[in-house]
Amino acid sequence: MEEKIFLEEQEEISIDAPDRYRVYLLNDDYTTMDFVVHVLMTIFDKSKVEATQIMLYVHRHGKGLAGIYPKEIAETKVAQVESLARANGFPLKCTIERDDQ
Ligand code: TYC
Repeated sequence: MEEKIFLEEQEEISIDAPDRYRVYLLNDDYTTMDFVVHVLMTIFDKSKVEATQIMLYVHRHGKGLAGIYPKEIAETKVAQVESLARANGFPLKCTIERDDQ
C-alpha cells in the first residue's frame, strides 16, 4: 500500500538582534563614592561588591561600564542617574554608546 507523506517546506527566517547600548558612568571630582555605589546598586542592579569595583574603576580610569541594554532602557537609565544626581546636588554624568555586536 502506498503511503503519502506531506513534507512542509522548511522556511528560513532571520530576525535581527535588537541593537544594544552601553551605558558608561563618567568620573568627576564632586560626586561622592558612596553616591556612585548607591546609583550602581539601585539603577543598575549591581551587588555592593560589583558596584564598588565599577565605581573605583571609573574613579581611576575616567569612565566605566555600568550596563548594556536595548536603546530605550539605556536612555531611561541615563535619565534616572542624572535626575537622581541633580536631586542630590551632584554633577554625575553618563554616556551611551551603541554596542557593535
Ligand atoms: N572621583 C569621585 C571622588 O573622588 C568619585 C567618583 C567615582 C565620581 C565615579 C564619579 O562616576 C564617578 N569623590
